[in-house]
Amino acid sequence: HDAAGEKVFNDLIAQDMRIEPRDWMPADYRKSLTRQISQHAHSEIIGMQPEANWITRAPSLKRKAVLMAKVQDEAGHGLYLYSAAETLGTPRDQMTEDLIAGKARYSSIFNYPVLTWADIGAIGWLVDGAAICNQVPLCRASYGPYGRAMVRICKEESFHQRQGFEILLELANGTPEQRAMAQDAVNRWYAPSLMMFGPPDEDSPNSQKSMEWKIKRFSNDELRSRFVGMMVEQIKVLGLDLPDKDVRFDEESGRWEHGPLDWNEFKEVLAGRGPCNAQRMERRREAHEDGAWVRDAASAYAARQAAKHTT
Ligand code: FAQ
Repeated sequence: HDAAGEKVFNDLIAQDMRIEPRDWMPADYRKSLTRQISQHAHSEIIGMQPEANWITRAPSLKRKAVLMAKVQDEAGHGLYLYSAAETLGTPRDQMTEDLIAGKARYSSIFNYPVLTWADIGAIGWLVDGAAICNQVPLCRASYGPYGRAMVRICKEESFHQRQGFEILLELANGTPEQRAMAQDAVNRWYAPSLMMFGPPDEDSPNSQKSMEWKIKRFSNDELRSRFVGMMVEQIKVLGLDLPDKDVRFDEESGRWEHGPLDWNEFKEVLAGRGPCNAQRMERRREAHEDGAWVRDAASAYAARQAAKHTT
């Protein structure tokens, strides 16, 4: 135990300053951050799949190029986040092994099927929208490498959200069939996107410590409520409806309220029994195996370069 280190750590947190990789930090802080950042990285990587499946079916060359760029951005986000997590001491290979062995979590949202082109719009609008709402406060997370990674990620997510909104806007102003397709996609993605914020506050075991350590700045329910408030305004521009008759602003608490969510469904998805969990994991394992030769070649090249420089 390092009493002096602990004092410096506590002072930095109290002054809203940043903890950097070489600073002393409590073991639980390191563990919880590694947990959150690696889960976040896995989500970005698994999150490429639902949309990548639609690249070949995008309705025009322009849509295809935009969607490809978005999916590539998610890969980039995964990579910055693995790098940020590595600064806490766990090697990336280990994190990947945990993911493909089914031991690591990734966001529940990526276990739902993408049925129509309108779903690509709903994912950009609702899923990236929820991601931004959750991640903007993370730009101020007390751990330097995580907060800094979030700044760039949030800028890119904002572009993603607009592209999703624009897809929905075009469909909503299209033929009656297109409009119905847009509404159906919003209906199916709304509740899962609210669940991205995590369990209700009274059922969120990590929140208290994370807030004390200034990793999280707002609770799961606070952010969920803020997100509902944003969507209520934006859906008016789309001319569609949120599939939730209980949405209202509560003057007393100053918060947006929404209808009940099916937390049993959330638990099932987290337990690996969501609609697409098995498929996502299988595809991730295949991609890892298919990429083995690239990793081998890159390490052989790095070893040869290192040998050249030492002789
Ligand atoms: N899915 O005690 P809490 C994206 C777990 S956005 C799965 O409240 P915490 C962009 C939680 O890990 C998606 N598991 O936990 C994109 C914990 O389990 P553990 C990624 C969930 O950490 C868009 C347990 O439940 N974003 O990828 C979920 O304080 C489009 C108890 O929960 C982030 O990861 C869930 N939804 O709060 C990419 C943001 N919610 O670890 C491609 C960073 C909770 O004890 C395409 N993360 N769990 O075994 C966070 O802000 C937090 O970790 C929360 C959860 C808010 C997700």
